[in-house]
Formats: sequence, C-alpha cells, structure tokens
Amino acid sequence: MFLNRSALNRIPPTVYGPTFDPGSLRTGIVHLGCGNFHRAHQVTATQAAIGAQGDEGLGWGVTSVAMRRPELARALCEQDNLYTLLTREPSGTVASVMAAIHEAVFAGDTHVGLAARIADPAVKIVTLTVTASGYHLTADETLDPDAPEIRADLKGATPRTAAGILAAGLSLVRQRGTVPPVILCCDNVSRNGRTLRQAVMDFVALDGDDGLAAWIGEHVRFPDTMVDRIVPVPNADDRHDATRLLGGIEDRIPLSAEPWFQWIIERFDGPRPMWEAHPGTRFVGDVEVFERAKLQMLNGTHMILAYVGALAGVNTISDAACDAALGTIAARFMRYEQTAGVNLPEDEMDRYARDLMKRFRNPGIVHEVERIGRNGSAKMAARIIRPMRENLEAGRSVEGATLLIASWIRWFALHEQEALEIALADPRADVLRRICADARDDHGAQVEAFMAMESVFGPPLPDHAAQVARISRMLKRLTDESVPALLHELAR
Ligand code: CS2
Repeated sequence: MFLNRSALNRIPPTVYGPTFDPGSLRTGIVHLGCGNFHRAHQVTATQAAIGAQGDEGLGWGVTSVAMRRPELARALCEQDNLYTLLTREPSGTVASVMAAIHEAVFAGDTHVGLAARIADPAVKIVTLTVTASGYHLTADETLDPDAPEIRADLKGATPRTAAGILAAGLSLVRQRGTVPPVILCCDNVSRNGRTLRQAVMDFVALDGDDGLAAWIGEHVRFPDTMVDRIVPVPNADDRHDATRLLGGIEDRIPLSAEPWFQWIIERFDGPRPMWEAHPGTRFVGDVEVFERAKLQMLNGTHMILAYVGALAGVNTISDAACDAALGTIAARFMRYEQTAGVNLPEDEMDRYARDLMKRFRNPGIVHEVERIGRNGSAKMAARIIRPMRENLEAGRSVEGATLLIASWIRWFALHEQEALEIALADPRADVLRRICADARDDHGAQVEAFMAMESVFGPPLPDHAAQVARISRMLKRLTDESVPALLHELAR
C-alpha cells in the first residue's frame, strides 16, 4: 500500500506523524518552489506550528507550487500531499510523515491561476524557494532585464518567473483593495527580502508601471530570512529506508535531510504560523549577521568543495570534506577568508566553522558535487566576490577564492572539451563555454574574459590585473598538474 491519508493510522509508533487531521487543513500560505528544500524546511516548521496552534493552526496549510517539476506535484497529489522526511542523525535515521501541504500544483498548468491564489484574502503569506538563479539577478542584485525568462514574462500572458508571478498577484490585490500577503523569500540570496522586493519593483517598472511599484513599496512587506538545512537530492536508499521504517507502506517521494535546522526571520506584524514551535526558528530584528555568516561560510565553502572536489575526482561533498588536503584548504578558506564582514565574536565564529565542517562530513548525507556546483554564475557575487573584495582591500590572503574561481573556470573549459564527466547546469553556460572555446589554451585570456563579466563578478576587483594573473596561474596549474598533488601542496 502507498502512503496516503487512509494509511496514516497504520504507520508504526516509532514514526513521527502529524498531530492534526491533514484533511481539515485550509490554505493560509502559498509557496513558490515546491522542491526538496521546501519539503524538508518550511513544511516541517509549519507542521510544528499547526500542531502547536490547535484549530487555529489548521488555517496554515500550504499550497505548494512546483515551478519546474510537474511530476512532484502529481506525486504529492497521489499521496494526499503526505511524504516521509528521513532525518539522518549520527545515531541512525528518524522518520516523520509530513502533512502540512494542503495542495500541490504545477506553475505551468495555466488553469491554476497563481495570481488569483496569491490574491486570495485567506492567503496571508507567500514563501519562496526558487534558488538564487530563479530570481534572474545580476551581480549588483537587481533584476537582469536581458534574462530570457524575464523577457518572456514581460511579453507573455502567464508569468513563470517568481518576479513575474508576484507582480501579477500583487497587482490583483491592489485592484481588489484587499490586504497584501507578506512575501517571505527563503533563498540563499543576500538580504533576500529586500533584494526580492527590488526585483519585483524592477519587473513592474519594465512592464510599464502604472503606480504598482510605488504601491508595493508602501504596502507590501518582504522580511529578510536566513534558512539553513542540508537537503540532498533523494535517492533509492531513501525510498528503501522509508518503506522499511513505515512498516511496508510505500512512499514514492520521501527525502532525507541532516538534523540541523535553522530559520531566522526578520520580525513582522500580522497573522503568521507559530513557526518558533520548531526548534531552530527565531524571529529577530536584523537577519544580516546570520545571513552573511551562512552565505559565505556555508554556501561559499560548499562551492570550493564542489568545484575543486570534482577536479580531484570525488563525487560528494562529504568525500570532498573528508579528503585530508581539500578538507584543510576548505576549513582554512571558511575560517579566514569567508569570515570577512561577518560581525560575530571570534569564539562563535570558531564554533560555527567547526560545526559546519562536521556537517559537511556527515556520511549519511549524499550530496553530489554536481548539484552544489550548479548555477555558479548566480552564486558567485554574494558568496565569493564580496568577501574576496573586502580581503583584497584589507591586504589579506585570497588564496582559497583564487583556487575556487580557477576551478570553476576549469569546469567550463573541460566541459567545452567534452572532458567533464558531470553535467554543468548554469544560466550563463553558453556564454561561458564560448569564452573557453574562443580563448582555447590561453589561460590569461580565459580568466580575463570571465572576470570581465560584470553581471557575474561585479565591477573590477582591487588591483584587478594582478588578481587575474593569479587566477590564470592557478588555472594553468589545475590544467597541467595532478590535482590531488597540487592540493596536497596547497594544504601545507
Ligand atoms: C548549497 C545549498 O546548493 C547550494 O548552493 O550550498 O543548497 C545548501 O545546502 C543549503 O543552503 C544549506 O542550508
């Protein structure tokens, strides 16, 4: 039998299940980006809140919108929106059945009418996880008017991007004169709330603004948030473990996650679920210090592990972090380069860095470097270039950032030669591959052309030419030498 509402009373008592009747939920939240992260993060906190709030909590069901994966929305519907979350603790796996999704839909089904759903007065909050590349931003964190998806949304009747969908929904709210929902960006984008607000206002301006941008500026709140939980892409082991732990009930869409959970939200007024019922959720006055620490120390270090790890022949973040040389390089990069501008006491930074390396090494989390390496061009500015710029200005080492950028460029060069064994997904992949094709074996020209892309790297770095030369030298070494031997030398 498959997991669905009628199977709920048969799950073994060792599995955590909902403490409310999922059939009685009503939608209070629309979520854009129904994917793995959402299912392991916002849904778990919402489930805890619904459980803690009794009847009132039932109004916080989530309508979760899959932006790119119709099959996930379909599979959720088939299981009455229930699925298993496997928490990979060091001591073993804990299974919980997640039940806070009230409805799952696919954005591409035009009959769904996303604008009308957002404008439904019962919807108090719109949350988003569409990934950093889903906002189509340039390095200065404004909307890229040349992104094909944005251009298509400006022309078409049914928007498909987050900015286009929000603009349409908010326009309807304004026409109807109702209260707009609070928009909660839950992606790894710096100052994510205000950045999204600006992106929506930029979209509206490009769309022949009729006063909507000013109305949004005045009436719609976009609190900043910091989200953190490592959630790998589900695999066959997850399905197998879910069936075993559910006592033979089959789940087509289980997923696993690490035990760590953090959700830091800028305080806002108005109705909301009692998310703080879930440990790790906090409402604070200013999210920036948490967000910067996480974006640079976690997400930035993930990038060095992925790009360099793949070149050294490892497949997962855990293997990359466990490699003696690369683990040392990554830990040093995290603690001494990626802490630039992170305003935390030294001992807290030490503890955070230690915890992060431990989390990366968790053998229960099979996080492929190919996944983490995706969409580097949309991640570079906030995660790598901002601290690098500050380090250069202060005369500090940027050795790790140099290695990271050279490794990223090497991915494209190898891909261009059809010699990279893993897929390379990036919104700017075509342009970046062309640079590699044009520059051929001229490493200097390759690096110069990459670093000249202001939409990715921002304006020139301090002492730009010297930095380009350093990255070129590293790229040449990555090309000519054995990567493990090079890492061994760099780790000393
Ligand atoms: C990763 C994140 O794919 C990536 O860019 O760095 O998904 C990371 O696993 C999460 O932000 C952890 O909270």
